[in-house]
Amino acid sequence: VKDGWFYETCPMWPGMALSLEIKNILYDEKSLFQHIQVFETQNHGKMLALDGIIQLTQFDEFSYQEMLAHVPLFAHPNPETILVIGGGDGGILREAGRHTCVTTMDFCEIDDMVIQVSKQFLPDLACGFDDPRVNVFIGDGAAFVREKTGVYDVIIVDSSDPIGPGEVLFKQPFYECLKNALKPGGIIATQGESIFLHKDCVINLAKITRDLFDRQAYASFMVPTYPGGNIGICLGSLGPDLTRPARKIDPGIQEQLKYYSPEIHKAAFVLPYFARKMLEHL
Ligand code: AAT
Repeated sequence: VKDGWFYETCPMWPGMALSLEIKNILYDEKSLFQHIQVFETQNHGKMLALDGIIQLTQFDEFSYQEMLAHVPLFAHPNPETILVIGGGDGGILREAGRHTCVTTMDFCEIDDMVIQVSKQFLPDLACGFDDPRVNVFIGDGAAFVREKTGVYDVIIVDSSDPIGPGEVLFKQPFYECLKNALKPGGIIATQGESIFLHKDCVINLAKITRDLFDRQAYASFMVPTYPGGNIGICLGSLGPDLTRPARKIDPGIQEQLKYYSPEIHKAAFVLPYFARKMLEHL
């Protein structure tokens, strides 16, 4: 923070930084794993940053949480048991909880302090934890999933970037464990970085999932306060077509959403030409 502005600098996007004007610093402490900050911004509501990287703002968090949760969940014909790794804010749980077919939501976050801070400062996301279907586990998501075989219909990995505790969640062995933890016909969806800024990372995730899963796909969409204003989801499936919803969306649920719709589900897989070529010839 300099002269009342937060600058998001990182070697993953050298030479550029998103800046947000800050009104107040609400929380600023180091946990065992990372530096946790919550800011009140001038125009984008509250913002959660981990090690100086924006995890969400109230201004546009709906876009990321809705897409990362609803694309894999609607691609599955009947998701009952699901696992969420990361996402200590609770936003993915909030969205996943809208699916009445879901009976169990296991949740594994490495840093309990992110959960506690979110409950204190971000109740409109942390409300996800109030759902009685949620079972919270504190620990490394990679270690958690290693012990699971054939239990989940959908696994969602809401990970921070591959610098810091999230690094293991971008590696091949973790994806093998994710596959092993799925039921037949299961689906995984992981935070897939940006086709503009993180080409090597996107290509690597696409290769890993292509080699392991029956179907693989990459969806891209807008989050204005993420680097480059864009982020993606890397998906793998043991059956269902990922690129279209397998179920109708209840009109009451659609009305509660701001970004996801059956149309944007399909559209998110239509990639800019350079990205299509980049992921076609792996
Ligand atoms: N919902 C959007 C916010 C996030 S948070 C990412 C979460 O992943 C953090 O709470 C972090 O503590 C957790 N995490 C990191 N590594 C692990 C791990 N190994 N096991 C379990 N949880 C982990 C995502 C922001 C995306 C930002 C894009 N630039």
